[in-house]
Amino acid sequence: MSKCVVVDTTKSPWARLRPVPVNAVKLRDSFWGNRIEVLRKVTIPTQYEELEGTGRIENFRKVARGDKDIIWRIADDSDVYKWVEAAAFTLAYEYDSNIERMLEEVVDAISSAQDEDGYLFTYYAYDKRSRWKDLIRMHELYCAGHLFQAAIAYYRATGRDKLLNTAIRLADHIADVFGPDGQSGAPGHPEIEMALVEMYRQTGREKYLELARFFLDQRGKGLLGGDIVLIDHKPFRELDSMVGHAVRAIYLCCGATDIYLETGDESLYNTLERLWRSMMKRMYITGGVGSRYHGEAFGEDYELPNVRAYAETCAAVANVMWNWRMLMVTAEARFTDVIETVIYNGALSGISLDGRHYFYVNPLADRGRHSRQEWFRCACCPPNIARLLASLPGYFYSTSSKGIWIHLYASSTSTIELNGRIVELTQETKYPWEGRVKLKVNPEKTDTFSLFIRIPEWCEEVKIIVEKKEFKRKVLPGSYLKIERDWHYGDTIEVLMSMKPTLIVSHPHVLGNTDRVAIKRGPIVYCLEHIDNPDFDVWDIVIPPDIQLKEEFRPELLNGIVVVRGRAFVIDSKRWENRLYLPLKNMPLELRKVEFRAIPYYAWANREPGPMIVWLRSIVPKNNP
Ligand code: FUB
Ligand code: ZN
Repeated sequence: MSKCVVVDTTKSPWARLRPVPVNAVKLRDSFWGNRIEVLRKVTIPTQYEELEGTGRIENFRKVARGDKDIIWRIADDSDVYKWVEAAAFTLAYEYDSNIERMLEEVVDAISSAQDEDGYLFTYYAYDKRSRWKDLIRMHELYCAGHLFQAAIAYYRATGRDKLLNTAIRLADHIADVFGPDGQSGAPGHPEIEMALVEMYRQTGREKYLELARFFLDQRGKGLLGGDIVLIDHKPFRELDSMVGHAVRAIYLCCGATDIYLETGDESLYNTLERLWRSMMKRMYITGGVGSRYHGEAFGEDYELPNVRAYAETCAAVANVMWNWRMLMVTAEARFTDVIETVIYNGALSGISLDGRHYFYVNPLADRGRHSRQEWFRCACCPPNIARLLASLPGYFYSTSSKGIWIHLYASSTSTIELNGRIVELTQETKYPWEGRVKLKVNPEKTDTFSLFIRIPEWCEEVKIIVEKKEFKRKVLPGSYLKIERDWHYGDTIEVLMSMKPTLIVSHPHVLGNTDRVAIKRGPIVYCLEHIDNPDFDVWDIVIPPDIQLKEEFRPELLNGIVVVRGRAFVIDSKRWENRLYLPLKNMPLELRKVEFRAIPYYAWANREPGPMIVWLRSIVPKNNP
């Protein structure tokens, strides 16, 4: 099988890191290993049924037949493409004849709908005059981008070029239409920029890289009405904060980072760095981004409401994609820390444990109103979380000429090519429930190279044991620790990361979190759900700052989780009766003692509906005993 990498920076001149293919990593743990199994057995087949059931795949067949009875929704083609990408990575990871059969059928359907000139967008199949006219609203370029990514994943997974040829014909058509000598215009929804760079990496055709640059540089000239939601209010290089529609903004940054990786355009990198720092003031503790419902957009700095958190699943997926590209540029662990936060929290909450229900928005507090759905009319999130999970094995490691970079932890066996030689690397761990990781390094031949071991930013104490001897150098959380030596077959390293439940406070300007704490243990953010705390309303909880938190692994609960327990208080909100406000002196005096149980945020809403909360009141009102 070919090397199925996610983002191919193998030859990118400005990349410090090179990819390790999805199919080089075998996850054997009960966390990600199980998720990927559910993805293969449940998510991919049920999404296929939804795509068929809602006519999205049939639209392509109808176009091929000349049947005009199409169900037209502008972004529908992209849902099929994202599914193809997810199915392709899934197939690369583990062969499955059912997935292969579905994929072949869908690929045939897509390819059969292409026009003679290469155009492919079912919405305008019969309306040639409207093509490429309404870039603000229509998603032609966005869908094309998703097709390119799907085609590349399918080619890398199977070696079959049918869809790649379709993608090339469409890319050539777009390159004929747009460009300095053709039509001007920026994509209403970025996506095609990063996809064109990947097409350049896949095919070596420079015109695709040029086109990606062209689209990026067209932005901010008012061609999209100067709308801030579309990030058209300023040229990209003049942006100083993350604004606008979150998925659009982050996909745009993905494209710009990809262009930097190939061109080394410093002005792009400086902007990206500025935007990343801005985003760090606009991101939930879960890694969710895009806090506003209005425009599905980023808010101001620290504007992070909990109940009305938008935090679209697609934006979390995009967040991983962009941080991955920044990591490829810099090899800096701050980007991996964000990736880890998002995958264990704000992205993973987007899919149910049964693998067939999805959140579109991901609130951090709820009264039991939100439940995951099987599908959506605008179904961007389900196949997006599927493609992220399917490609996740490809996010575990990278290489550089100096050695192997270990980004994520899970029991696994991987076969990594380093400077032309094979190194087998195994991890034994109960991560994310325990912080002990045993690495075994099996080089083909004894060899000198470095292992770059990521020490997460959340980790307060860490001990590293190399071949039974403690590694004495200072180890900094939020960095990669370099261990350079001669590696022999069977060498072991133990990474012992302290993992304790910790109370986290927000920056004081996150007004909704004033005097509140969140519980975090390792990479996992916790929440309280009513079903585990039936004796009180979880919104009433008051956590004493000196609380002793206890932890317990519960294999039978929610597919196996560590539950965090503790003794706290509850305020009696019923005493407000029908009033909204009370003089402080009349505040209910008694606080009731309670025992509470917290579960990982990603696992909420997998049982019966009820109130949920992440940020817990922590200051006991003064007039209380
Ligand atoms: O417009 C396509 C997708 O639908 C966006 O990326 C999502 O935010 C949703 O609006
Ligand atoms: Zn979405």
